Amino acid sequence: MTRILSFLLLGFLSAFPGLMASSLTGVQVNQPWTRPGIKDGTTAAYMELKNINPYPVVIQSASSPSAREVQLHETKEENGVMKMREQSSWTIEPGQTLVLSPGGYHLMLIGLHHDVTTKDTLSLSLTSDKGEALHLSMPVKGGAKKAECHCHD
Ligand SMILES: [Cu+2]
Repeated sequence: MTRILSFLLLGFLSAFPGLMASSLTGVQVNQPWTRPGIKDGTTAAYMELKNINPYPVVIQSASSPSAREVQLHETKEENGVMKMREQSSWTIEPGQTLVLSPGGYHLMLIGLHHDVTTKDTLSLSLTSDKGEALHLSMPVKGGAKKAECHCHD
């Protein structure tokens, strides 16, 4: 019986080779990208995170070797003014997709150690509440718009 289970498990893992690349199992990343930024400034990162596990996944922190700090942010309109709030975690329910996009949820990179241009690829890691990490290579796209995060200046 054990042998059959291991066989099934191996079959499952080899059917989804992408899942073996990260230790944060069952979270699929689509369309990751980062805005350009300048040294000592801030920039924002976006992506879609789909949880294909039968259980919720909690993203608790993020980090990048290119930034002093990475915070989980949400942009929300309050009394006609767009404001950003730091959030302690993001929970992605089974089968759900968390969309990080301009004007909504995003990862805020604070204190960039160097300029980030469209020629660069930015390394970013997400960590779950269980300590599992997802390592990403983020393409840098678009203009250095300040619209998203003027409140940090
Ligand atoms: Cu922000």
